[in-house]
Amino acid sequence: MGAAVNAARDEIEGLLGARQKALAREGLEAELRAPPLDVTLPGRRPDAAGRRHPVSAALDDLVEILARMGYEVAEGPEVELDYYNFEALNMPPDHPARDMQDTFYVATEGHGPTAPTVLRTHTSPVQIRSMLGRRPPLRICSPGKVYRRDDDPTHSPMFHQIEVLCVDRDVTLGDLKGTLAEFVRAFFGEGFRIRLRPSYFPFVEPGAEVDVTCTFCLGKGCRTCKGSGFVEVLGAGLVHPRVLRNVGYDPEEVSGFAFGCGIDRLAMLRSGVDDLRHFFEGDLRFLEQM
Ligand code: 2NM
Repeated sequence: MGAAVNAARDEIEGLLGARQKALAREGLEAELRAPPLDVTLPGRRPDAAGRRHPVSAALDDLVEILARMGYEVAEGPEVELDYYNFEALNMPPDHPARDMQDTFYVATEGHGPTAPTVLRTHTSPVQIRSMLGRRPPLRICSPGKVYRRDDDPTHSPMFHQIEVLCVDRDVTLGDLKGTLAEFVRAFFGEGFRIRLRPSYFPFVEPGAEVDVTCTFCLGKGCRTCKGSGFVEVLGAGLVHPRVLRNVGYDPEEVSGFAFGCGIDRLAMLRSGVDDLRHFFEGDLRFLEQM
């Protein structure tokens, strides 16, 4: 029986092998008969190349501008302790300023005793952590994602912010104004001016809102700037002595300035985009125009 099966297998293998060879020969002959392959034809174009998202491009530009001015980048967690996000910044639990920065509270029950935890509403807690970790002089900027209970054409529940902090001996409002003017000139270009209006932030004293020459009419006055020639872009001030004391600095010895702004808003102004939400919807028809 074994000998018969072996003979049958040999015969089948022999037939298969012969047919395979014949097919290969026929294939080769067909290829040689066919018109030759033109290897000089241009290749297929690659699909459209990707590029930086307009918010990433603005963020990179801002960090580069600040790096040239001597600032380091500091980073911190997006899920932050209530203490670093609010209390250390002079916003105790019942402070009315918390209302404007309502955010997402992260449930911590069931995991043992934990401090109240939030999605950070600004990147100021990064400044607190940095100040706690070192002594002045200190020049840092903190770019990153922040979260608030907001959702309309000019507010998204997630947006990007950059804050700038300088602490040293004898830092003055003059230093703040000079730094702001250079920062705005470097980002928007020559001819863009700043204007400070007194305002309130719990973590600075004095505080100011900073307007910049309107990007739509270049200061002539239009609908966007309501004829004023300026649009509000940044918040700024001298770091509140209470904040300095909270991180163990002596306000009699050192002082500091800080300013902050929405990166998305800067990107909108620079590129003439009218709805912040376009940035986060991932619609190629929008992104391809950027
Ligand atoms: C702003 C406006 C004004 C600010 C203050 C601080 C800190 F931690 F040093 F106190 N960081 N950032 C600040 C001040 C931010 O954004 C609108």
